[in-house]
Amino acid sequence: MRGCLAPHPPHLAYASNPPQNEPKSSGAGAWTALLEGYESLRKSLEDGDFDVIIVHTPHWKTRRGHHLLGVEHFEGLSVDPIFPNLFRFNFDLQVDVELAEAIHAEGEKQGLVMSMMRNPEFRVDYGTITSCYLAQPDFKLPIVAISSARSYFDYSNEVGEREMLALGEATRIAVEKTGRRALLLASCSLSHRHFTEEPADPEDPEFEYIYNANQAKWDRHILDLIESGRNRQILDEMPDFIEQSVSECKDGSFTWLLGAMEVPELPGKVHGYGTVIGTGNAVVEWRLDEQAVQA
Ligand code: 2X7
Ligand code: FE2
Repeated sequence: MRGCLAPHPPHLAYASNPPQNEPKSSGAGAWTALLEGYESLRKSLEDGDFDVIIVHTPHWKTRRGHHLLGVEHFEGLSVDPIFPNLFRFNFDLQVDVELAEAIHAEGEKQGLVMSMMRNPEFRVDYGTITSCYLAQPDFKLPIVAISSARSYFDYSNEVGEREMLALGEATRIAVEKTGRRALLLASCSLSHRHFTEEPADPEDPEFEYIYNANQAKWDRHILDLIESGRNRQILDEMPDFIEQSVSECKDGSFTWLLGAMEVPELPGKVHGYGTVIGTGNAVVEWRLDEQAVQA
């Protein structure tokens, strides 16, 4: 198993100009650090020999419990509701339904409310598509996509954290039982307050900068913890991080990933960090499979 923080600003898909995306980039270059970070991640993943990508996404928000895509093939047009000027993406992807069902079953054993999404017309969200596209532009591998339940919002950050650790554990057990070589993507930004206005060219580098110093300081602190392998401390501080930096980690993706990796004492490799419309985003990889080989 290998795990990544793989943020999904639709701007990064837009700037890469894939044929599937209808809007075309101006090429002005505002997000180079993150695009280079993803390039470096893709290189690093080349030796992975994966069977499947499992992604937890903040932009498929489910009112009741945790949902998984449960149909073998999806295609259609995914539109970002906030940035339709940047992301109208014609997606075509395969799903590893057997693994999704195994995660569903293990989640129920953990006491979680789980659901399979069986509507073949379902419009897959832009978080799933952007992270999967940036990690694997040809969409060759099948995916498993997991929604974000509302427990942090309905109850508290602490309740949300407990659920996501249990969902991570369920994911790990299902991966092991099915014998998959899995790449896990936590599709989320770090600090997440963003500007409310766009310049005429959204890709104008003059406009792109950190929204506020507090949030950037939190991001730097989390990156220090990542790089020194203090992942347990990240979990200890997660509720404060979420509140004080308006973090997208409130949708649970990062905690799910740490849970699935059994909160390893392993440094993450930071491939890149940068802002998108003021939010903080890091591309990070934990090479757990390499650690297993060394052990
Ligand atoms: O969903 C997002 C995000 N997480 C960060 C930045 C910009 C847009 O969309
Ligand atoms: Fe987002």
